[in-house]
Formats: sequence, C-alpha cells, structure tokens
Amino acid sequence: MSGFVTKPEPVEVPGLTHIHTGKVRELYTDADDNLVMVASDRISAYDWVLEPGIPDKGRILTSLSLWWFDLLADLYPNHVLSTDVPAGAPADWAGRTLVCRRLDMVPVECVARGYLAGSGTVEYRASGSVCGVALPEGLTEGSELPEPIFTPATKAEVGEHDENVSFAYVAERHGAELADALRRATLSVYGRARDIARERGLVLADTKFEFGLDPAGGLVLADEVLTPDSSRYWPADRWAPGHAQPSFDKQYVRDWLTSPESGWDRVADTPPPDMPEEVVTRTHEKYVEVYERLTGNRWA
Ligand code: Q0Z
Repeated sequence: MSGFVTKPEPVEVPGLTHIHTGKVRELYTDADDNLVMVASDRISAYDWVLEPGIPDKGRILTSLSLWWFDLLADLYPNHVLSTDVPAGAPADWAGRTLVCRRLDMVPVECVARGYLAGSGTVEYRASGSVCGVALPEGLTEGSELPEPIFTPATKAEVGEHDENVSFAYVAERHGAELADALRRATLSVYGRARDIARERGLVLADTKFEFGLDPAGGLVLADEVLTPDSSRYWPADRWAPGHAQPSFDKQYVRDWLTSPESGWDRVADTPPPDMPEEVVTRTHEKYVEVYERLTGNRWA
C-alpha cells in the first residue's frame, strides 16, 4: 500500500459538497446535483503522490481532455456541461474545473491497447494473451499489436490496482449488449485518437475510458479522456520494440526516483523524497510539449 505522503485537505466551497479525493483530482457535487471535477497539479509515480506539484499540470490535462472531447463528439457525447468556476470557489480553479452531468457510471475501466506495454506484457509472457485476448507469438514490450484490443478492468478498492478481467466477465456481469457497446466504443474512440496522435509524432500505446449511461441508455464519455494520466504516450521517433519505452510525461520523475540520487528505496514502502527543482521543471516542460504537439496550440 502507498498513496499520499500527506493527503490534501479538500478546499471547502459553500454550495459544493466534497465527495472524493483522488490521487490527483477532487470531486464535488453542486446544488444542481452536477459533478465538479477539479484537476490538481499533483503527480503520481510508482503509486505515490509526490511533492511538490507540477505547475500547470491540472490546467494542461483539463485543456487536453476538453480538446479531445470536442474531437470525439461526433462519435460519442460527453459529460461536460461547463468550464465555469462555481461561485465561491478559488480563482485558481479556472482552467482546471469541469462541471459535468452526473451519469449512471458503468463500473468498467475500458482500456484499449494498440501496443504491448506494462501489465499487458507481463500477462502476455505468462499466457500468450492479454485479458483473454489471444495474441500471436513473437511480441515484445512495445510491439504494435496486429489490431487494437479491448482489455477491460474493474476498479479496485482504494490503494489496490485495477484488476484485469475478460470480455466474457463483462458480458456476464453487465449483459452482452452493454459489453459489446463498451468494446465498440472503446476501440472506435481509441482508433481515432491513435491516428491523430500519430500524425503529431506521438504513439498512443493505450488508454482508459470510463463511460456513463444517459437516461435513455446511450453511452456517454465521462471522466477525463486521453490525458497523459489516463494514457501511455510515447515519442514516436524513439519508439522501438524490445525494451520499455520512455514515458512522455513522467520519465524524468521515474528516472530520478529510481536513481541512487533520490535515495529512495522503492521496495521498502517508505514515502519518496520531494522532487528536486530540475525534475519539476523538466516534467513541466514535457506536459507543455505534449499539449503543444497534440493541439498545435502554444501553451502560454
Ligand atoms: C467520476 C473521479 C475525480 C475522483 C465518479 N459524470 C459522472 N457521473 C458520475 N460519476 C462520475 C462522473 Cl465523471 C465519476 N469519478 C472519478 C473523478 C476525482 C474520482 F475528479 N468518480
């Protein structure tokens, strides 16, 4: 178990009810029973939330999520109602707050993978398949898959990792029709995003979506979409199967944390030390870079 070095106290805002502190985001409800998602500058690595925050991270990820929601709107509707800062909330919530329609969430983490990485590689090496999807022989860490696959997971208890499940399990639990709709939605949104990212020099290796149901039963894209926190982006010009690919956003953090310089013992379950200024600065630059590469806009 791990988590926060010190769990942040949620900001109290009159008229809002705080309902959840995530690793890097806060969730509130408002008087209209809408949800208010507030992205912080917190960053996590190796399951720990580190100090200090990364300047602009909350606003960059919120901007990216909005940019993707717009690009995907012809495929699926999304839960965003407004980017207005609720009355009485701190001014620094601007740009990192999304007011969202409260949906009946489907409790399935809808993961699409176009490349083999991380837990997918571990499972493939042991069984030749990922979440029950059989894959050809000869793949290695970083390989592109013959076609993207849907690898659902179930949200774990606080502090635990999501658990990969088979498509058959999702169908059993939620019905074949919904399972099929989730798979189709996940793969169509991933395919669109992968192609757009690739044109901009980024490999979108995998990503996780969460869907809600609108009152009529249609799927609605919810949560955050296609941010570096919910997705693996790799620089395309450095992509080469056969070894772990550098993460676009967190590579400096991970490299420093696992180097002797940090003095941190990952195995001992002790909190990591504060990041040095240079790691924060270089990581900030990577978030700006992923934003600028994807959107073609300058960050500031
Ligand atoms: C999203 C989460 C966050 C911590 C619930 N539109 C929606 N309707 C109902 N529920 C949700 C949403 Cl987005 C919902 N989460 C994830 C977000 C902080 C956890 F900002 N939990």
